[in-house]
Amino acid sequence: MVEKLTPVICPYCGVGCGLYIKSVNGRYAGIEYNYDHPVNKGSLCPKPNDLSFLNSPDRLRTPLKRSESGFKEISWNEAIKEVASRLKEVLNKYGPNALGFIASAKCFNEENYLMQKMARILGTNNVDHCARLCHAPTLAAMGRVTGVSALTASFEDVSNSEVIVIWGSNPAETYPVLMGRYILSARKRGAKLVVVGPARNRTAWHADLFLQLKPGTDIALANALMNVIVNEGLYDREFVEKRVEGFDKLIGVISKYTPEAVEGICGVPSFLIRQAAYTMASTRRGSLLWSMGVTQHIVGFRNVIALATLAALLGWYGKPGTCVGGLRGQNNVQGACDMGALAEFLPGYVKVTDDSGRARIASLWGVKELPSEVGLTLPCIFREAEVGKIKALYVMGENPVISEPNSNHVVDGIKKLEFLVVQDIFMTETARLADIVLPAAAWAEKEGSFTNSERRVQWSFRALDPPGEARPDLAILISIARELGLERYFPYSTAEEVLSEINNVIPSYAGITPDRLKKVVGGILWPCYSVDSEGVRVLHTEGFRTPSGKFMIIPVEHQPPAELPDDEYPLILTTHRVVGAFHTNTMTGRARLVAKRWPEAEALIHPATARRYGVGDGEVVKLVTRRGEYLVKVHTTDDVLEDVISVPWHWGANVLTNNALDPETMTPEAKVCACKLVKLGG
Ligand SMILES: Nc1nc2c(c(=O)[nH]1)N[C@H]1C(S)=C(S)[C@@H](COP(=O)(O)OP(=O)(O)OC[C@H]3O[C@@H](n4cnc5c(=O)[nH]c(N)nc54)[C@H](O)[C@@H]3O)O[C@H]1N2
Ligand SMILES: Nc1nc2c(c(=O)[nH]1)N[C@H]1C(S)=C(S)[C@@H](COP(=O)(O)OP(=O)(O)OC[C@H]3O[C@@H](n4cnc5c(=O)[nH]c(N)nc54)[C@H](O)[C@@H]3O)O[C@H]1N2
Ligand code: SF4
Ligand SMILES: [Mo]
Repeated sequence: MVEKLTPVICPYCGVGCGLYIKSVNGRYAGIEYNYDHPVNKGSLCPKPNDLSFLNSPDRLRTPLKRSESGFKEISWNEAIKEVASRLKEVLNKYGPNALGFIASAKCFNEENYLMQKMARILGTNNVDHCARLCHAPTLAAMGRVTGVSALTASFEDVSNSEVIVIWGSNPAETYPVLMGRYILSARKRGAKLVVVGPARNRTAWHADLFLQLKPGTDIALANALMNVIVNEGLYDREFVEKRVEGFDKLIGVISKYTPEAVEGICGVPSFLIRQAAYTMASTRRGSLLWSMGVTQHIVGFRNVIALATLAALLGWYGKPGTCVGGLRGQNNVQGACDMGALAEFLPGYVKVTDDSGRARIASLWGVKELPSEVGLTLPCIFREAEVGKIKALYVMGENPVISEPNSNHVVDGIKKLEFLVVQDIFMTETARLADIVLPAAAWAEKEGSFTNSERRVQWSFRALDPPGEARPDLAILISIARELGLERYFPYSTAEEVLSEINNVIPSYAGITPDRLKKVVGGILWPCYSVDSEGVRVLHTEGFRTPSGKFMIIPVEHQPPAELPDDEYPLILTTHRVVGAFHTNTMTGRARLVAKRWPEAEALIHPATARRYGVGDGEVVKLVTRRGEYLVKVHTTDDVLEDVISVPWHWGANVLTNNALDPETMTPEAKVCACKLVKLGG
């Protein structure tokens, strides 16, 4: 019997905690805490305490091909040949832009890098991933105003802040180790916690000040806070004078957003808005962090601009004890973006439209040219499939049939495709619709690097043998690329070799070499321009990375959500997460402990709303929107506002949600739509 402990990074959220996997003869046998890991010092939240999904009998073990009688097992050789020939067929018949590629924030940097490289060498920028449903607004807006889209500092800086503002986020359930080890420990030392959101969630329980706003009214509230901060002379004058551009333009816009006027829009009492403004402006060492309550709106981009600007007035940039930005969600969503698995960016955030940047990468890759037209984003890939423009789709490690808002349309789009290949560790709802299903090794059965929310790049080691014939995504991608005739661009056999190429292509990863990464517990933060650099923790200490070197203010106005309640659909529907379920539940749903405690969705409904409809706790009701219907159990609580229903989306609620898009970033408005509640059997 061979027992082993191997250090890995948690496969769930963007906090990037470290742990050990215990294996017996190459099989998963439990976990051990890693007390030396700098991010979590041994702490873990419920999910990685039980990784038994790795041993699940449901794991995909062999490649599968659809036949009339269902899926049949085929050899890897046949599978690779079939995928390559079907992709080539579509390429030759319709051109490269009929192909779509969906990369994965669950996969390593090296794997995402290879997938986007394959798409682009075939001639299309139609490559994207779940960051589009998540932090694309953060990416675009922070890029615009500060020049860098990532978090401006580290979790350590959050814990050294004197005021921490959590806006549209619920870290107590979604980033529990960040909440426990950094936010609550700061609070214990006297920091003030301000929470902004429509639900009194578990994070709000700990707040000194809780601003409970109506969904979709964040810009109005941010403008009102800035109104008070400017009018009462509470802003950081020196910072604004030296390091900010466009302050005058801002005053013109925020002057009408008085707390009294905004109370009528967002429902937060004006005295609380004033009090929050004073609390925030009491220190120049504060953090402002957000996630999906801010980005998943048709004004997601502008929401982020407003919050980033609020932090600029307070001088919360460029020094220790300050941290501003969007808390990255998936374990490797930061990395997948860095690697260029995005329709508008090549690796290292080089715009596909930037001629010189594109030429540099083309020459490093040894190709004459790369496509310069911005590709289709994730929601648009499915829309274009529906109208017959996307003909073949390669999905690696995503489950859009459950995760895309207005998901019935995703299924319609997929049904129109000539060819779908899905590469996953389980037979997901999306994989069930595929022509070919490829069994992937899970993260602990392969090795490579992940990048967490702090820009911390870490190596995760191989602890286990993959089940059956499952293979690492890296190996699968390389085989397909070679079969497509691209072998000269894919000369690798290991993740280390791919990372060495990334070191050459992405300057901020230049010093993050495989040798270094494997040696340092806790990895290295980017930017790290050379092998003798330790990486940079606090960004913007000297200047911002904008053309002028200053923070660029862009004033923004309140705009209501795309779909508001009316006589037919009188309630607001919003969606949230719970601590024990992760996304489409492919992994957590199969972990015994977790699945038992969080077995199904419960819709949160205010008791007064429930009374009006005559429904009570535990009763199953039907929710209906213009897009679909969903049966769900009622849980009454005054944590939510009256006439707002909040449903966790892990179990399929996206048949209801709206896919109206933020015009700047194409992120769907998953957080607000109109719905009605139907009592059953009565
Ligand atoms: N357990 C668990 N953890 C996870 C995940 C998971 O699925 N499960 N997913 C990971 C990923 S990828 C992500 S992106 C993060 C997301 O993490 P969060 O953003 O924290 O997750 P959500 O529950 O989707 O939304 C957070 C809050 O947004 C608020 N909200 C809704 N509408 C609005 C609004 O209009 N304005 C404001 N200000 N707030 C609003 C809701 O009250 C909700 O509590 O979590 C990561 N961590
Ligand atoms: N209504 C509503 N919808 C939302 C959201 C919301 O707040 N509200 N949030 C959105 C957000 S923020 C996000 S990030 C998306 C997430 O959407 P998705 O990324 O589609 O969700 P996941 O369930 O994380 O899908 C990851 C898939 O990868 C597979 N997988 C895991 N490890 C590996 C691996 O190593 N290799 C391969 N090949 N596959 C692997 C898993 O089994 C799973 O099928 O959902 C979005 N959808
Ligand atoms: S906080 Fe995130 S990274 Fe840490 S243990 Fe929980 S899910 Fe994993
Ligand atoms: Mo996300």
